[in-house]
Amino acid sequence: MEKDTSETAAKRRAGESAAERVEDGMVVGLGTGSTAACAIDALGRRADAGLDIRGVATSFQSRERAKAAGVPLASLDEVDAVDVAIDGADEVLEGGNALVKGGGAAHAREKIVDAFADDFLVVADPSKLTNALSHPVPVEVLPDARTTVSASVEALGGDPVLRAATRKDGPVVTDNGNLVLDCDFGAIDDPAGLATALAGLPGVVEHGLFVGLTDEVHVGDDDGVRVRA
Ligand code: ABF
Repeated sequence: MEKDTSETAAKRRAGESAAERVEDGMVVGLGTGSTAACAIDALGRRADAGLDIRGVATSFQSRERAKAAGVPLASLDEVDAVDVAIDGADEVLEGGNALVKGGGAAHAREKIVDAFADDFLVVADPSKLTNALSHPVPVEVLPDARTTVSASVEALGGDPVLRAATRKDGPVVTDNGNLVLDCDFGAIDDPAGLATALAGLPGVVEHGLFVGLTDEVHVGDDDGVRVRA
């Protein structure tokens, strides 16, 4: 079991706080990453206690976590609506509705589910908060488009790096069979403009800028949870 350091306790508090928002009968989008996993575990405990929910996973990882936690699952095409989605982030812009996501290479499915949800709750520890987004933006590309999208990203002022697998040779391959370019733009002055530019590049499946989608941010810390709209 993971040691409950200050950071893991903060993630756990954030996940539990967002999971408390879920009501009987709801369909819940299940995000990817260690903070979203805390929410999935909390939902599993609530399901064990009788809460009637169905989870829609955003990745292989979140589906496996939900199965282990005992959250009943449905696929996106089996539900009419997603009432609430709970997901983590790599960076959260303070005072603005923008995130960088995709550290887990799951941002394409995450964006589909998070954007479709009636309420999108972000869960984070304080290290994710920033006054200017500067985390490299993950861009999922069709394998054939790797070099053309890289050239276009450079023309937009970014530095694209093909994400490498950590435990074997070769690149990371997403759940959708694609590649990921981590694109460093330095400090991002205009997240909405960059999001539009990246989305318009042929061969881009999805990028990790989530602009204007967040309804609440649950930030756990050593003492409790701060929720901001
Ligand atoms: C996913 O997991 C990603 O979109 C984001 O990149 C990452 C956050 O992970 P963690 O909560 O482990 O920091 O939500």
